[in-house]
Amino acid sequence: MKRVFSGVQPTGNIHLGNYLGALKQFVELQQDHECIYCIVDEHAITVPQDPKELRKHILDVAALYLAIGIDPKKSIIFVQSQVSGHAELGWVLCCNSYTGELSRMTQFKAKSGGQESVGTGLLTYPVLMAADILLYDTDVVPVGNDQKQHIELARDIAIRVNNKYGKTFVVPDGRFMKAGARIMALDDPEQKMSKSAENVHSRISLLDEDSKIKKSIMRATTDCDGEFRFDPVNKPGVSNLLNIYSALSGKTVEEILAEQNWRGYGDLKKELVAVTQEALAPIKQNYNEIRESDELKNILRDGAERANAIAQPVMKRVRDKFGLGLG
Ligand code: ATP
Ligand code: LTN
Repeated sequence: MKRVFSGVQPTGNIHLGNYLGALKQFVELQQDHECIYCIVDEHAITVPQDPKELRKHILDVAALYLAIGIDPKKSIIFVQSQVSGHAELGWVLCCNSYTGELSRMTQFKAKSGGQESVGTGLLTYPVLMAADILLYDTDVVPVGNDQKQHIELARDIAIRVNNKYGKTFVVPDGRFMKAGARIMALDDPEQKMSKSAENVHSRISLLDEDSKIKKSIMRATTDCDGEFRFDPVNKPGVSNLLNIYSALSGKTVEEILAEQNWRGYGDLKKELVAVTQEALAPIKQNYNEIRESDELKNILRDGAERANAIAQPVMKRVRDKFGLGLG
């Protein structure tokens, strides 16, 4: 069985982009893969976090993992900082990566742009991500399109170390959804839907009330030619709505367009409101039951133990290859 690893940051507001780009794949992959799903709290602190909020968000993401259908009997769910190998391997990989390649990462450029002093963690963040992946001999990494460059870097570092020290790491592959890989902001379809955007109507969070879902979709930016066409370059707003519709319903955009009898964008939006509310209702219901249960922390503790059991032999292999410690 191939091994899958992915991670989500516990930074609040898990939205439709996170779900359709990454989380939905997590559930599907469980059927025929050995899956490890991490809550990457060490990534979250690359920017300042309120400690109380961070702890809360860790459990929020854990509850969401379970609510969307990740089964802790089949898959490992755990918190990154509970397995020390992530930080340890992160350092070893830092010593095998270059500031040049890290400063070329588009996410780093976007997050550091305009700042006088930039945190080192923002620069080395993709190296920690590479460590997350390589620590488990991962074959497949399901993520959204925005992570493509980081996956490439993880592959480059793995190949570099293998060439220098002999076969040490499995070289992983990214896995991207057809319809959901890049969900755009509802208010500005040129930007990706993001947790941190100021306008709450730019995104739909998985736990949004029905009334909020309706408001955000009904006021989504479209265009004024009135045509129903999938054309992300010239009609990014309408195309984004069609994309979300397709990813949530499982129908292709062609099927949706062939079946529709909308009179205007308002009709498309109304239909999408219903589809979204229906898709999120069971997740919300599951979430509310799970979030307060005592079981949640036990699942994470058990997950960390199982993750550590896989990580330790890989760390031993790394120490042996590099000549670290006493052997
Ligand atoms: P955000 O940009 O929303 O703040 P993030 O990418 O910084 O989120 P994560 O929570 O770690 O942080 O992302 C979890 C997963 O969601 C990743 O695989 C990422 O690629 C994916 N993802 C994030 N935004 C989108 C989007 N707009 N469309 C598709 N996938 C996305
Ligand atoms: N960098 C990712 C989150 C992340 C991740 C990972 C994804 C951290 N470590 C390992 C896949 C595999 C993000 O910001 N979305």
